[in-house]
Amino acid sequence: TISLTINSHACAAFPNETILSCARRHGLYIPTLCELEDIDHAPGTCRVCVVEIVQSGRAAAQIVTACNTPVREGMQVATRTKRVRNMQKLQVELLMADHLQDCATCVRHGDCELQDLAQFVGLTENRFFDRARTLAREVDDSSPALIRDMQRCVRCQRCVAVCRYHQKVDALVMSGTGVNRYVDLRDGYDQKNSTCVTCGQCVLVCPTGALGERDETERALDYICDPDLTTVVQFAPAVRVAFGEEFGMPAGTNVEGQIIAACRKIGVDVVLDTNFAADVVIMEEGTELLGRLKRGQRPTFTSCCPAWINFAEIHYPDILPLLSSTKSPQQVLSTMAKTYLPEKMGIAPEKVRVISIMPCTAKKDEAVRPQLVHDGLPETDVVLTTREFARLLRREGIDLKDLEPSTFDNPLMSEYSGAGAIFGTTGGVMEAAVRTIYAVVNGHELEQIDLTQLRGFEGARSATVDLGGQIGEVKVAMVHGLGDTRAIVEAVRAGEADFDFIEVMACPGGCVDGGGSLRSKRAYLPLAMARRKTIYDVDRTARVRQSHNNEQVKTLYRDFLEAPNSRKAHDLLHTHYTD
Ligand code: HC1
Ligand code: SF4
Repeated sequence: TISLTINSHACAAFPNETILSCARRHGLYIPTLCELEDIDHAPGTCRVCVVEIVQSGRAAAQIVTACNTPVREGMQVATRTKRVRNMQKLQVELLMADHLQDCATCVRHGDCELQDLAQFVGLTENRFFDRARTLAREVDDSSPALIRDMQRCVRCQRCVAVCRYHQKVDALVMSGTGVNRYVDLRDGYDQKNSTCVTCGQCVLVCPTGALGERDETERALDYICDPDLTTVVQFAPAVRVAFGEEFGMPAGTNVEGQIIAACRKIGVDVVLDTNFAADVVIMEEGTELLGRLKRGQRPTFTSCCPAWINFAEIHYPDILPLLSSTKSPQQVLSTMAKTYLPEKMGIAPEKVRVISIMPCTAKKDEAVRPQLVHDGLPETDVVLTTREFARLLRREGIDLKDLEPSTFDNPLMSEYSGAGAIFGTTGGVMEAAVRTIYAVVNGHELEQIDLTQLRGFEGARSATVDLGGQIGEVKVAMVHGLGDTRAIVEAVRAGEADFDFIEVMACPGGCVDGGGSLRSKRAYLPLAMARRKTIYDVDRTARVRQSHNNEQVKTLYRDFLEAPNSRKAHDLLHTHYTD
């Protein structure tokens, strides 16, 4: 180890450790903005982590950036001298020179790392702000899902790093020089026409309001407040375990009951559960897979993750025939809410508006796919990310903590099995599918229902599962994060992957940390494990744990769809992909 002092505290550091890392391990705060340890990103561009190294025998101490300066034996580091504090303050003032000054109307207000920094350095004035230069910077609102607002960008390049090295999509590049340097889409495309798949991982690491979703809270309110319309809300498997922390509850708290209560309170007419539709997806996709296995077609890729669909369409269109044709649970629920629900409840289908609450930005893209809009009418009318839903509740003056948990009261599409619930985490779709396919093939339930061999957290996992009967053993794989997805897709294309069924979730961890989830400051995906644990608890304690045993699913097929993969089910619940 290496011995040094930071503000006179004796510290022990590892060889090659940076001053910042050593300070953090010893509980000593140095401000940062561009740096993000979780994604191994320290470009040293924001320069707010400057510290002084006192050098005996020399008059002036040396100023260095703590994030990329290694420790040395005997080093004396000072982080709070007048000179350091003045430099940090100047640095933040320079960052604000071409940063839009309308904090009160920014989506990150109160949750912004730049605001925190301005407070930390005690900024009281902003001498260099150049309004004309700021307004000349680009705002790209071409995508239905994401807005890229360079007027709020601080050039930290975290988004570039996460897209390039973690998601391996590499849609973002730095362009321009000096004060005109900014984040651009590769080859000068706008967001809509670029190779971006709208997974939203860049949004999760953005320290300011430069990257965010297209806000649709106003349109949701328009529908909810229109007495002429029947508004239906559905919420995703992962939302209930990744929302309470916004209102001060511990990470991973299951707030399903409070979400139902909140929806009712703001005037939503019918509250349904995307988990129900996840069970329907298993019936459709499982039947489809079984047919493909019998015909020797392999592998089949899952199709519920819309950023994965975008990725396949944009980057690997030749593999599209391998994707399941089953719509995602979001689209299945919306379709049923505009056909089955009106028929059974005696409401006018044209008066139904579906609002879906998703931990996902790509779901906004999915909702406007031409295949999923019929005669100008979308299946899903509005998608709100979890972040927008929080914003909506705040606009309505609701604090989730104050609400008594409620329960679903719709008898048609609110019951779900444990299998539907685990869709929200990586491996869940596969586990849910295996439970049902096994029962279909063998005529009895799988005995050991917790398929723990499918539950890891490594980027890519594989297993062999015995489905019994005429199918026998099948090889399955689960990937999450687009970096590992790219590797498995390339292996499949090269004929080097031996799998029957592959589950893909574009976001690391699956939906529990989707690109539309609440953001964490100075951290990337810190809460995945707590959320994941609650999802498995929901499954473990569920009364019904297989999709095919969901009574409301059985009723749906008996009274409306006839059978999985029937002609009617095919017309309503399946789709196609385009390159
Ligand atoms: Fe997901 Fe899905 S699991 S895609 O991750 O298949 O967003 O939670 O709603 O549609 O059910 C997200 C979550 C979600 C769909 C389901
Ligand atoms: Fe890259 Fe995903 Fe961000 Fe698009 S949404 S720029 S693919 S990280």
